[in-house]
Amino acid sequence: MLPQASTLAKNFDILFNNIFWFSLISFALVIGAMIYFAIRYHRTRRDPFKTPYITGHHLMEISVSVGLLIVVMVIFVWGWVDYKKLLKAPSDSLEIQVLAKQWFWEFQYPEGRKLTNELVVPLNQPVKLIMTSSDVIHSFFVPNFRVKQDVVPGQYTTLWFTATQLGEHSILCAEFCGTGHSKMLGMVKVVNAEEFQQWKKTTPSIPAVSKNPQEWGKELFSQKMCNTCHAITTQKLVGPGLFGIFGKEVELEGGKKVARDENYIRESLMQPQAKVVKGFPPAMPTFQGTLTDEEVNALIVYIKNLK
Ligand code: HEC
Ligand SMILES: [Cu+2]
Repeated sequence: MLPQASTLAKNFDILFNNIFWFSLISFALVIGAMIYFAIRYHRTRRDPFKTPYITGHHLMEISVSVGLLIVVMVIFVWGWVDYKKLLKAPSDSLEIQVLAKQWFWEFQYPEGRKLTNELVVPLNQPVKLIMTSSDVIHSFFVPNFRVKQDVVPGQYTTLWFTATQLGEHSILCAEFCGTGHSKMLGMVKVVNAEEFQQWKKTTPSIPAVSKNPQEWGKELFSQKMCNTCHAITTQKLVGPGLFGIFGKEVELEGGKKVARDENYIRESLMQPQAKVVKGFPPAMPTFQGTLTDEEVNALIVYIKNLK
C-alpha cells in the first residue's frame, strides 16, 4: 500500500477497503452459490423432462432489494461525509496558486515565490491549492495524499491537504494532456515548520521585480501570448489594437462608456468578460492566477507607453 501521508488519506483508505472487502466477499458468495446450484441441480440428478414450475418469491425479492439499497446508501452517505471534508479547506490554510501547463506544474506562493514541479509545504499545516490551467485540462494527483482534482483552463478548482509525513511525495498529472503527459511529474516536499521558514528566507521572492517594468511588460506581452490577439498598432486582430488606448474612453457592449485607466486594464486581464469592448467577441481569457500583481503592473506600464 502507498504511505498515508495526509490527514484525509486514512479516511479514504478505510472507505475504500470496506467497499473492496464487501465486494470481494459478495463476489465469492455469488460465484460460490452459482457453482453450488449448478452441481446440486444438475440435469443428471433429476428427471430431465420435468422442469419444476417456479413462481416469484416476494419476501425474498423485497428483502434482497431493500438489503442492497441499504448497502448502497451506507456507501453513499459514508462517501459523502468524507467528500465534504475534501471540499472545505480549513480557514487557516496556506494558499498556493497552481498553474498547470503542457507539461509542467508551476506553484506560486503568496509572497510571489515561484517553483516549477516542486511544491514545498510545512508538515501538519493545511495547504489549499487554487488551480488553473493555461492550456488543456490537467489533473493534479498526489497518490500518497489520496487527493486528485481536475485543473481546468479559464476556471479555478481547489484542493486541500494537510501533509503528515516528511519527505517527498510524487505529483502526477491524471488527465491525458498531450504527448508530454507522462512526463508531467512533480514533487511535494514536506518539511517541518522551522525548515519551511528557513526555506522561505533562502528562496528569493519575486525574482523579476528588479527588471525595468516597461521592458518586462514587453516580454510578457509575447510570453503570455497577448500578441496573438492584440496588435500594438491600431489594427484589429481578435481583440482591439492597443496603440494609444490608455487614458481614452471606450464604448462597451451595451453602449456604456468608461475611461481606460489602470483599473480598467487590470480588470480586462482578470475579468475580461466584466467589460467587453463594443464590436468584439468576449474571447479574451482570464489571466487571474497566471499573472502576478507585478506582472500586471508591468503590462499596464507597457500598454501605457504604446503611444
Ligand atoms: C484569445 C485572444 C486574447 C488574448 C490572448 C488576449 N486578449 Fe486582450 N482582448 C481580447 C478581446 C477579444 C478583447 C475585446 C473584448 C473584451 O473587452 O473583452 C480584449 C480586450 C483587451 C483590453 C481592452 C482593450 C480596449 O480597447 O479597451 C486590453 C487592455 C487587453 N485585452 C489586454 C490584453 C493583454 C495585456 C493580454 C496578455 C496578457 C491579452 N489582452 C490577451 C482578446 C485577447
Ligand atoms: Cu497534464
